[in-house]
Amino acid sequence: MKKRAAAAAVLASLITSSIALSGGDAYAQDENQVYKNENGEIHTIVGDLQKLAGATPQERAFRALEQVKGDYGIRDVSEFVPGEVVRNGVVTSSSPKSAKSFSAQSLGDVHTKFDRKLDGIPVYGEQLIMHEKNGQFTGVTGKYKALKETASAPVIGLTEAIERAISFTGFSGQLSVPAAGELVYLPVEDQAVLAYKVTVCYLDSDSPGDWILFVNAVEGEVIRSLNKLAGVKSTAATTAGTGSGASGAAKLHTVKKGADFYLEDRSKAMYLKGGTITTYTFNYGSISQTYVTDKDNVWTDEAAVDAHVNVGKVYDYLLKVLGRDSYDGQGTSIVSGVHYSNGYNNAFWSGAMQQMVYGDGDGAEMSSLSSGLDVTAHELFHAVTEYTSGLEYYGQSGALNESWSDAFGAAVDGDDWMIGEDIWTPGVPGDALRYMDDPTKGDPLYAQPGHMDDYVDTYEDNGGVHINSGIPNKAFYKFATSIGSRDEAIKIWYLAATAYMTPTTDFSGAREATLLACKELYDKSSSTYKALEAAWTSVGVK
Ligand code: ASN
Ligand code: ZN
Repeated sequence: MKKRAAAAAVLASLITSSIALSGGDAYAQDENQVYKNENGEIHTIVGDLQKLAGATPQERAFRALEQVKGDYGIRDVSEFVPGEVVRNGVVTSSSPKSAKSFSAQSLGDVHTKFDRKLDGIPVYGEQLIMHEKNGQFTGVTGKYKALKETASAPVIGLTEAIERAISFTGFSGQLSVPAAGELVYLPVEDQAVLAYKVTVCYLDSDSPGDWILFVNAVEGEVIRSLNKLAGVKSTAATTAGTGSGASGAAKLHTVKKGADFYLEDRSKAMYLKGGTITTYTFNYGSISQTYVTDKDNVWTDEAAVDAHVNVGKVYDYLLKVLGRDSYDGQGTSIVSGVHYSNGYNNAFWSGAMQQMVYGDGDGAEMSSLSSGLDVTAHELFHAVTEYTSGLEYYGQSGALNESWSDAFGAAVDGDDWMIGEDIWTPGVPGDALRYMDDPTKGDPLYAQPGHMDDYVDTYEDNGGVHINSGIPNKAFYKFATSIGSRDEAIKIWYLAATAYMTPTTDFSGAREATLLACKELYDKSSSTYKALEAAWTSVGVK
């Protein structure tokens, strides 16, 4: 590697537009290419294909890190601790030791994730992923910023932090799962603030909450908070599906225990590992769930039947098209709870509860949410995101989190570019909550931008996660229609999520992440690759 640092500096100043980016091809292969977002932060480095020394992916990844530390300005590479190794979209190793077995060449593409730690404490959301192909350095994705620790040890204890977090939410009733917390460093500008990351989940409320809160471990104040269920009603009530009851005629996999039948599906490959699809009911309440049972195995609870059938379809798609066994890739059981609350116009994946929750809708704005296949797919993909890219549910990374769920919903649904058409305003035929082909369509309250020129800067809706998702949604639509296959398009989106995206990936980084995933599956000179570049460019993402 010659004069790499100098070359990178030149590139960094040149590469600020898509024209300059494509000019990157002209550079010699033995130089790294540096890609930045609109704020000048590096999110992607395309590597020089140098051979990396080392017997394991982790050893080679450390070599790769050495090669880019100058570009990123990394002070101390020991802040980076190797974690998961991903190959062919599958986590092959989560511990450095067990990676010894695959060290040879002709491995194909291997991605090694580094989590950042300061004094052994995780830095929230900070990750770099090293990419290699047959032992050659192909690049790095992720962002880096030098951080100064505010403290090395907490002053307040975990119990107090949890109390402060709960009191911040304003909820004083029974939590759905016990609140939990861990010590992290939260990056805030150039500081690493020692904080407890606390999760608080309560469904027994008119406005349920599924929160992540950061409590300063020295001063005790809440320094950042995200309620996944906040702002949904006022901005973009939810994703959606169909209320026709067509699935009433569907075949169901159930289990007989004693005299009763249960909505438990043991027919999927996941059952080899004990995994089932099980549907419960909240019985129009918000605290406890019970089994949905039936005496004669002829099921009449439409919402329960639809949830059960639709989760089965989404499971099959994940396995057949993406090769993923359940949301975590490990065949873990998929749990749904229907009839949550009264007339509730939403459905969600709860990370705290590790399950899906469906309202019945109020019958005017929405009908029962489980009847929308794209709703179920959308919600379940939030779980996939949690186990892969981990995209933070705020701002651009949050809009990507939303968009990847919509894209998956459209891929599974297959026949239209509407989201939630089956459950949206049952009295108005033909409309939908969101339109991926033209995000500006529909109810003005929920209309979205479809181009970066119309990007909405807001603190509402967790920084516009359901608003600006229109931009990557349109890119997905453009790409999938231009190559003529939703399945092929979502495969690239999925590989990007498993191997190239980090919790803080932004729109510009998502463009490069999908291009790298596309390069892994297709040739760079392929029409697919060109269509993907064109799709992102058409929505103004450089
Ligand atoms: N249905 C919503 C969604 O998945 C729930 C939420 O706001 N997270 O986007
Ligand atoms: Zn969502």
